[in-house]
Order: sequence, then structure tokens, then C-alpha cells
Amino acid sequence: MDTKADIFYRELPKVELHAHLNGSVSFKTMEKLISRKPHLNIEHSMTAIRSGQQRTLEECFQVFKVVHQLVNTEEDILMVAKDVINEFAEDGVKYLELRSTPREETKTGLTKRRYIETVLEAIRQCQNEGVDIDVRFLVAVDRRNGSDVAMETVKLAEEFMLSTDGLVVGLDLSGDPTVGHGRDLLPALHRAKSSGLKLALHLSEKLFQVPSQLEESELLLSLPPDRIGHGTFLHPNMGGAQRLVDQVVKHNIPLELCLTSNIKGQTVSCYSKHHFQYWYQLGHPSVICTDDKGVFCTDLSQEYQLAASTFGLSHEDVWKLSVQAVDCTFAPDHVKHRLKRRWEDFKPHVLR
Ligand code: 6MZ
Repeated sequence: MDTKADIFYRELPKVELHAHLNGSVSFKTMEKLISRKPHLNIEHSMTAIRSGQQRTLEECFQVFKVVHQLVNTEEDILMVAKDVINEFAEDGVKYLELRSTPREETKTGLTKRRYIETVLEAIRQCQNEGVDIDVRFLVAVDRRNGSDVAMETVKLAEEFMLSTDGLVVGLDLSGDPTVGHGRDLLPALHRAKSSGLKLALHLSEKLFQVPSQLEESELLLSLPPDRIGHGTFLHPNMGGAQRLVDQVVKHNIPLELCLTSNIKGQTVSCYSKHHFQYWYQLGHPSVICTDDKGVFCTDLSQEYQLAASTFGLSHEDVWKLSVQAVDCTFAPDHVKHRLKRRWEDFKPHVLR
């Protein structure tokens, strides 16, 4: 991490809703992975984007490929997932929805099913060890893999949703936004939605090929999704369209906003131009998230502090944002009520 957030932001109870497992691997865990696989000759500079550095979004996707080389066995996944969960807990995150793309690795015999089972095992082990965080899982579809893989992933996600007593709550659509078209993934997404999986979809993350992109955003919004990842170019000031904003507002679809990720990935030019401002001013549910805390060298406390210092938010405003995030989770109502009660217990200590 580049700097440490002030105590208020660290003590603030937080909800993290947009965290990709392999993008969230810390420096410390990376060291363990690198020492397990010295023959790969991977250095830290290849897996993290430090303060003041930027990469294009395309280059970020190359970074994930490097991380995937390091995380290719059940043992690696278990360690990475447990470390990531513990680190979020240490940062004051009380509820986490982790997402990851199931991968099969012929070299190590890893299957997609075992991939998911191993992440769930990590969640259960952390629970049994008393780590103070409620963790749920979103199965991710990488858009580059096309419609057949998307459908296969949805079927796996459905199975796990039904067999894990609420641990698997939804589906994420992510991956390089310039690859493939959302239209091809609609059948899989419709199926996921009708089976009861919640949908968190990356939408309008990058501006390119404008007409086809607007069409894709419109199609995906017609589902409608339960949450939107980034949504950077939805609104008209950023090249989007008012009708897209109207859809988001009409269905009250929360946005997952990741400031540092968007700056370091160069889809937003500077913090003060981040679209958080647009949606926050509308009073629309906007949840601060990290995206890839390892790759972008950040944590959730720091992201809240950055939003506050950039947009002049008081501690009271930040507190409200954090409470509002509870309503945007995919957890059942009784869990939301439990979390709200915890927030009330924390309040006098944190907002003193
Ligand atoms: C879109 C992203 C992303 O799934 O292997 N991912 N997709 N936009 C982003 N903005 C920077 N950051 C991460 O974690 C890594 C994968 O998450 C998606 C990509 O598909 C990436 O390969 P998992 O745990």
C-alpha cells in the first residue's frame, strides 16, 4: 500500500462489493507466490502499479495474466483467498463480496469446479477461525471467453448457489471491455437472473467504438442488472447518454465505484474528474470499492479517504455512504438487518 489512511477511515466499518480475487493479492502474498515459483522469473513490478504509475487498461489485463501464472493450483488459491479475506478484515471490512473467474489449468489438474470449491473452502476456514468478516462469493464470467463458457459458468454458479446455503450469491461479468460484445452473453445472463443469481455487471468501463458500446450498455441495462461495476461512461458528460442514466435511476441500480483503479488504469484523468461526483450529487446509491487492491496498491480505507478529500465529504457523509453500502449488498434481508445493527454499535466509537 502506498500510504495509510487516517484512523477514522480504518475504524469505519466497511462493505466491499467489488473485489476481484486475483487482483487483490497483496505484496506479502505475492512474495510467497513468487518464492513458490522462482522459475517463472516474475518480479513485483510486473504485478503491481505503484503510486504515480499508470498503465492503460489493456496493460492492466496483462498484469492479471501474470498473476494467473502464479496462482494456478488449489494450494495457491486457498492461500490467496484466505490472505485476501484476512486483509480486508484487518482493514475494517465487515462484509465482503469477493468475485473470481473459475479457471481450469491443465498443467496442475485444476478444474473450474475445484476452483470454486477452493475459494468457498477458504471462506469457511476464515469463518471457523473467527475472522470478523461476513464473506460471500460472486462467480465471474470473463467476457473474452464467449457465450458457451459464459453459459457453462452460469450453470456452475447456479449449482453452487443452491448447495452452499447463501455463500454464492451472484454472477459478475468482467474482463477486457474492448473484447467481445455483451449481446452474445445475454442468454447466459438471462438464465442467471431467472435462476435467482444476482447480477453485478461491468458496464461502460472504457470509451471506445461509441455506437456499439452504447448499444451494449443499453442491452445490459435492459436485464436490468442488480449492480453496475464502474459505469464510467454512462452519463452524457462522459460520452454516454441521458437515456442510460434514466434507466439506471429508474431501476435504482447501485454503482460500484473504484477511484484509484480508474485513475491508474487511465479511464479517468484525475480524482476530481471521477464520476463518483456525478452520481453522488444525484443522490444515487454509489458504493466505494477497491476493484484490485493488490494490483492498484490500495485498500478500502484509503479509497474512502480519497473520495472524502477529493469531494469534500464530512465524516458524517462518509458514514452515510458506508451504511448505504449495506443496502446494496446481495445478502438476504436478515443479514442486512444484522449488519445495520453492528453499524449502530460502532457509531458512537467511530463518529466521536
Ligand atoms: C474488468 C477486471 C478488472 O477473476 O482471476 N478484472 N475486469 N475491469 C477491471 N478493471 C481494472 N479488474 C479485474 O481476477 C482477475 C480478473 O478479474 C477481471 C479480469 O477478468 C481479470 O482477469 P480473477 O480472480
